[in-house]
Amino acid sequence: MANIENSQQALFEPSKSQFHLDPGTFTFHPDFLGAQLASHLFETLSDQLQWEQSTIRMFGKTIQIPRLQVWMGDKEAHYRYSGSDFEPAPWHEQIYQLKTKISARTGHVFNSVLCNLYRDENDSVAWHADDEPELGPTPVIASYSLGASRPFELQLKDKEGRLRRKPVKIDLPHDSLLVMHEGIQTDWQHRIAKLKRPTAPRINLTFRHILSNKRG
Ligand SMILES: O=C(O)CCC(=O)C(=O)O
Ligand SMILES: [Mn+2]
Repeated sequence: MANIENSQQALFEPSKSQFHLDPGTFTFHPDFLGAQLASHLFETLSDQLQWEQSTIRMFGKTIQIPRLQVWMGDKEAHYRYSGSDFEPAPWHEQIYQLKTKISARTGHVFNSVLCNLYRDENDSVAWHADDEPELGPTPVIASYSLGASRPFELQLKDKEGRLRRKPVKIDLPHDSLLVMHEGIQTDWQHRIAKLKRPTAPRINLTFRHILSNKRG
């Protein structure tokens, strides 16, 4: 079960593995592939993906982001981020199989995935929402985790609401799938914070659907 911390408003319904954040809904699927398959996939992806540390421009400086990434998917699934256009790497066969299984379970179709490798406690992703125009107005994002469990935090985008409510924290364990449904990217931001205690590596795969006609 998802270990969901806090939130005055968050309501977890174990029977449906759904929780509501008001506004917005998540679906949580623990043990998605089975422990053995998942551990094998973690080793395979750690070794075989062409992990890269991207750079972004911030305050006039070029800085390296604190994690390794691979952008992967169908040929037309280009992604614009921080002023750069990323061409997808071809599908890794086992990620493609995972995508097929996720679509069968959730009823949602994806044409791309952002793979993140958090090497240790110093790797992180800052507050953001996956709300780029090429994802369309109501993106559904499926987030699959492998390796060390890390807390995934959410806070409302709206400053007033944020002051009234503490961030929501969900532990994302090995082999878990979290589906962020329509509206979550509109109203909430999320992050993986650095940790003070040592932690082992974690891989996260966020499956997305890029609308090709939104390319600029
Ligand atoms: O690592 C995670 O759980 C989240 C990654 C994320 O937010 C992203 O890739 O946009
Ligand atoms: Mn994200």
